[in-house]
Amino acid sequence: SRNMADSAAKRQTDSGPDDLNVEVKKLKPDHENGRQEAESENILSAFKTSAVLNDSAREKTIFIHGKVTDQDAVVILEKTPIRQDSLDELFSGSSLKLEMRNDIYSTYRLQAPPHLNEIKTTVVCPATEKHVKKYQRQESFLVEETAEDYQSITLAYIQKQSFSMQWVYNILEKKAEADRIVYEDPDPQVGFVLLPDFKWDQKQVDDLYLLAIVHQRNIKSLRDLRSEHLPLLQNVFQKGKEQILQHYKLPASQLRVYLHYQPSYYHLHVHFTKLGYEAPGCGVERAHLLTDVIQNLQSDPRYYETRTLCFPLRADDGLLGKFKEAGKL
Ligand code: GTA
Repeated sequence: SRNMADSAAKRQTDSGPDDLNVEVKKLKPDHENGRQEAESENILSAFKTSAVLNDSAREKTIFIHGKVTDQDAVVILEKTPIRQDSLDELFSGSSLKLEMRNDIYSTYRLQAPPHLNEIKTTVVCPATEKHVKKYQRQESFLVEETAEDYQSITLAYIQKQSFSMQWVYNILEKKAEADRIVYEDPDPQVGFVLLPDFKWDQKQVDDLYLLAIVHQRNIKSLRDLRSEHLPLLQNVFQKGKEQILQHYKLPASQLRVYLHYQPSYYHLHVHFTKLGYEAPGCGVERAHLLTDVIQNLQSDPRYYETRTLCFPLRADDGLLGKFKEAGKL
């Protein structure tokens, strides 16, 4: 595993300083996963598919709605990137079946050893109807939300209708994922927890995705940010970048650091993703760079309280219905 961490770090040294005497965060070795999986019970053996919500041949993902015993569940299957550091083993340890040969061209089916052929699997169970809708392929519509719209339409809706934030509180209280925490600043005002997003399997830095979840519990989203939050935002930005450089040897120039508006979970958190990785939700209609957020608040303390903010909503999103009812679309 040391080799894997070393080689992952090595791949980044072109772009990052190499002279720092720091411990590089170990990327997860396969055999450890294998052991964990062998020990965990296969809750999906009784999974009954009711509908495919979305799939993409390009992304190699499928989102499925179904039932585990009597409970609704959403299962996401995703083929993961081929890692450079597994190539030797992939070539030497696989069997190769010829499909066709023509002149200098040939195609094969390579049957890789099971531990190099895993499928990243995410399970939401029990899933609410809102989860099922969230993962369903849908058309989106851009909404322009004035400060007034936020007060009269959005606020009431998100206070009643948003996803539970239990998973966020579990992280802050070390009741879940405590062993995954990369860094914590425990200060109640400017502190935060930095940990891998659950979309990242931590096997390669190419799709690095970490979340910084703030300790303050009363900031719902970008809309709530005021100049008084600048020390918090600057702390997250500064320490988040430093920690990622230390642990993954990825310099700030390789990071996309942003907030979503609207987020799915209304407890302030910041996304740190690798620049070259097109993470879901990193488009201009939803992602706000933290550096811009900081500068906007520096030039106008009430920027996010007063501005019209645009964001996409999916066709069956209840909030879109509220904007329509108010004659805003
Ligand atoms: N560590 O329990 C968790 C956890 N949960 C429940 C959510 N996150 C978690 N991280 C940890 N533990 O980046 C992460 C999410 C997300 C962030 C919340 O917290 O992965 P947000 O509030 O701005 O909400 O951020 P967002 O971005 O809408 O949520 P999400 O889930 O990323 O959905 C965006 C779109 O990404 C989805 O509509 C879907 O198309 C796609 N997507 C979601 N999950 C996956 C997946 N596993 N694989 C591929 N695509 C996915």
